[in-house]
Amino acid sequence: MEFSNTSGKIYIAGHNGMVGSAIHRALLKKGYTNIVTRSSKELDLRNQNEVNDFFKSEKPDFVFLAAAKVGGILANNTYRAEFLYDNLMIQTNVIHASYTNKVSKLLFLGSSCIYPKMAKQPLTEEALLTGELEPTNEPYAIAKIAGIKMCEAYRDQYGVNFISAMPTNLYGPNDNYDLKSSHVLPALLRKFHEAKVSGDSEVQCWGTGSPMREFLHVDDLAAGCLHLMLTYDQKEFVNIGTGTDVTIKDLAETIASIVGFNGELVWDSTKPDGTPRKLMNVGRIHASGWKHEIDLKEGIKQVFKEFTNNDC
Ligand code: GFB
Repeated sequence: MEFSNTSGKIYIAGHNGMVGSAIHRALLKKGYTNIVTRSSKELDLRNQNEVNDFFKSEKPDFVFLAAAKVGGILANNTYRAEFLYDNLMIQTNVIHASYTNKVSKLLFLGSSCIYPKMAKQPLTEEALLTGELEPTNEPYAIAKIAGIKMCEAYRDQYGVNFISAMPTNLYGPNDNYDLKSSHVLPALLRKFHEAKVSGDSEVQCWGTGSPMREFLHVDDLAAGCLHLMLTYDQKEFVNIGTGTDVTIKDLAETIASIVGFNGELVWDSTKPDGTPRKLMNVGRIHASGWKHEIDLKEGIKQVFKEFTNNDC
């Protein structure tokens, strides 16, 4: 079955997460209604028997594999065993069950941290496995690389149409605002907002502020994922990003000005910087006819509005 047939049954693994919920919204907007979901309480994707039973009874035609254990630099570095185990189990079970239950097409979502720490910028897809990984997120990266290789190997050996996309750093609705496990953008948004509300004169930011990061709104990512499901059937995985990056210091100043925090930003260099830079080369996805739409400043304004409305 082709993905253009909107009556096909779609399973979104991880539909409550930031990425899965964005894919869910995008699918509904495009008229896809035959969507099956399970919360992690209903279905533990780390459990192979549960996953096999679910696939046997639901028989989805298409799978978006957006379920993963994710987090910012501190969570990745602290829960190294969980990031490796949970992600390997989730993706292995879902990819294998998709093969045994004859899923027509699967999209696996990875991360820009799969690339070597010192890879040439911007990162082309060919840079995979050409050097040492960034130590703070090596377990997560190893799991994601295994997922890419699994999709490639299943294509080679079994002829299935499993593809992979590598998003850059993401932000948007349903992000994680817990300061110990979140990524930089939601963390700073919350810190500046709380400092403003309580009248604090300074906010602690992690690292030196010199690393560079690229940020993509998750609704853009979801649109890119649908685009790939509709148009892309190749073995080679695809970067999804904006193609531009900013220093963490610039990002912090932009967020502070949107939030209206006028105090001082103090950089805590005892906290890790992580990869110095991980800018995606987005030539492959641009050539396939897709480009992001949401400008970073506009996107931050949008999430700040949602954050204050939800009173996170
Ligand atoms: O977003 P983040 O946690 O993840 O951190 P990575 C990006 C940069 O922001 C680092 C700095 O240099 C942090 O030190 N930073 C400054 C902060 N203030 C803060 C803060 O309050 N909270 C956080 N979290 N960071 C993750 C990987 O790397 O990115 C994952 O560990 C994944 O594997 C994800 O790939 C997208 O971009 O460094």
